[in-house]
Amino acid sequence: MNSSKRDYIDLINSQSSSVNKKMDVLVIWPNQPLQMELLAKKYNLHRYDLADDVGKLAMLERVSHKIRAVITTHGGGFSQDLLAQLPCLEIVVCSSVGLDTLCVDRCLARNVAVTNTPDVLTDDVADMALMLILACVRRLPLGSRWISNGHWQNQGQAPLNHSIRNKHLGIVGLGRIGKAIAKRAQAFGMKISYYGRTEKKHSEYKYYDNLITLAQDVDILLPAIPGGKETEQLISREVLSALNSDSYFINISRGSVVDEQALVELLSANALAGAGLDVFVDEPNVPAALLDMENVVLQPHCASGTHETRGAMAQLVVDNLAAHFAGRALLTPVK
Ligand code: 8YV
Repeated sequence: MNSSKRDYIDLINSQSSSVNKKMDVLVIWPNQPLQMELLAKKYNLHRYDLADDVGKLAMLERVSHKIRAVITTHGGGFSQDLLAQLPCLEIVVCSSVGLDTLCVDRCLARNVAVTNTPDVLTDDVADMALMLILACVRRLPLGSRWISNGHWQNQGQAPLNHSIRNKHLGIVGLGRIGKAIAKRAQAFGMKISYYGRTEKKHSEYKYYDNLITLAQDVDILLPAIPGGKETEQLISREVLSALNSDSYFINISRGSVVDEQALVELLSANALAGAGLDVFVDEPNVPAALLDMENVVLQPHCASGTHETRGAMAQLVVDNLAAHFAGRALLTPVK
């Protein structure tokens, strides 16, 4: 048998074995159950998420040399220290849109692809923003307590609150989620303005290039920006102090974008009318002072927390991994 024929057969054999060979994938944060089943059928999943610290070290000892992909989320993160231990890593698939806990730049510098989950969560996150605005301004928790505390029987009608119609909403960051919030707020008859590094061409909303001036003019201030160094405490004590005492602060982006200590102090001093918060600096820990404030609505970072959206986010993880190992274009690559 001549050599070229042998090489050709070897090539076929090697390809079929590599195609059938299950890739080794490190799971830092589990995906949705359905998608985990799909992934387990197709890949060798190494459940780093289920191991304790000693188990994690032992796992890396055993498999770090052959890990080709990592599955994580904002909650799981991905450190440059772990990146350095994975010589064969090709891709990091993240089941979040926010990447502030992942060493994205280091990955891309090593030609390790990164994917996230934009667009599929935009609507639910924008709905959460409107829900927090309505819950704060219409005092939803107070109304529930008015019944559960027997005040309605004993004291009659609950105290009046305010309409959100004609309220002036200031959105910090008019990206995908910011725009979706603006569209919803407009449908509720609110006036919309925004702050951003640059003015958006063709935007019908009033642009502010100064955050303090925006805060002075609006009834509700709402950041819709990514976390990370660039936006750390962008909503500073000075910006929060520029808000009027009958204004509200709403946060669905990241706890890191606001001076949380200043926010707690201003709320404690009734220098703000209230706040609606889905994100915090040190999740899942929430400043104790906020827990009993009647004019503060709290949520446990669940803006994207619907079956529909988390299912779509999880499916993007499956589809991006499949595209990568099939040599097809990634669906949601981070650039
Ligand atoms: C989280 C989020 O992914 O997508 C983001 O950036 O913050 C959320 O959707 C989710 O809470 C899981 O960690």
